[in-house]
Amino acid sequence: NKKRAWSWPVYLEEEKAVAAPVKLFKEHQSFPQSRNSFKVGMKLEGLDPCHPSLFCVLTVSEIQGYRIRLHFDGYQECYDFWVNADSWDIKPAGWCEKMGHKLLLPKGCKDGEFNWSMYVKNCRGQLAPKHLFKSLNTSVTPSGFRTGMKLEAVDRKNPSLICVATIAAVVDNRLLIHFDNWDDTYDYWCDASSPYIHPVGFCEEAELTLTTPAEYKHPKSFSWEKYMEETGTQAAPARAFKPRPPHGFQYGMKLEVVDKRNAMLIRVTTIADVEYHRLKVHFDGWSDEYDYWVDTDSPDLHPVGWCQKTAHPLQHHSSEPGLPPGQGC
Ligand code: MLY
Repeated sequence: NKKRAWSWPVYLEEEKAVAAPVKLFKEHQSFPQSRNSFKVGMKLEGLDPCHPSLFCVLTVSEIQGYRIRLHFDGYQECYDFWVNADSWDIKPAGWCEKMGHKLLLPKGCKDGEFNWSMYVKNCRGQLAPKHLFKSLNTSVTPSGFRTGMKLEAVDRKNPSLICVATIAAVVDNRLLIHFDNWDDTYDYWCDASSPYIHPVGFCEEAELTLTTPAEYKHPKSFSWEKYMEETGTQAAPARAFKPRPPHGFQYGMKLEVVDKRNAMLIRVTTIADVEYHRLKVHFDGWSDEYDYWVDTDSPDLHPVGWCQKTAHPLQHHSSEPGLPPGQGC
């Protein structure tokens, strides 16, 4: 008795479940229009996912379907991470210099001594060609956000805090959020429809506590007006903040999701709960103690069939015994 190969249609039928409709997914989550042409060994610049204000020198260390594993030059392999081939977070060599962003150099390289063409020559590497970067051709609508403008933003590492923040950079339709008087380890990139950013005055209006800048002398008597005068700054205009439309994902729908505990794996997944801008993901066949919340715009969410279309393995019951959702990260 040969066991039948696992397939989504059969599984959905057995489970009496539905796939999350493709139209609920953003372009960067849905089926790609082009192939992944990155190759192992190619070098590029990209955001450190644990410290997203920093662009770093990276090398493609593995290809799996439409995904690439990236390695920090000069650092240990345990810091490697995965992105989709169309990720906005990766840029061709020279991008930082052109845009005036700081580039974290490979370990051991001194500031002012780094030069991409010498570097690839010396390590016999190659640069990832510009045309592979989909994110360079995004169309951009002017937003009203400018570098230096003030706003109120959720600290994503301490999500109960809404804080005094500044737009540290604007690139394409993305904003780099920085928290006043804190170091840049809390910084993150988002877009104008992010649920984590609000105009000046939001907390007062909603009767929420606003976390004032670190070391602010009189936190109790903080006033935006006074603070912006002292710092010679302006508020980001309220009209620049865009509402995010409802996501449409529902409890019980199935999809394919990257397991953050072992990011090389994409698993058969069920939506276990929904919120205004987040989903709770449950990995089919595993205990619900492994469930966690993911933002609906996460690049780790994909429609049913994504793995098959992009030639990526999909973890399901009959692909086990596999690793249980591991610990870590
Ligand atoms: N317990 C943390 C909180 C830091 C919050 C930083 N935000 C506001 C940017 C600490 O004191 O380090």
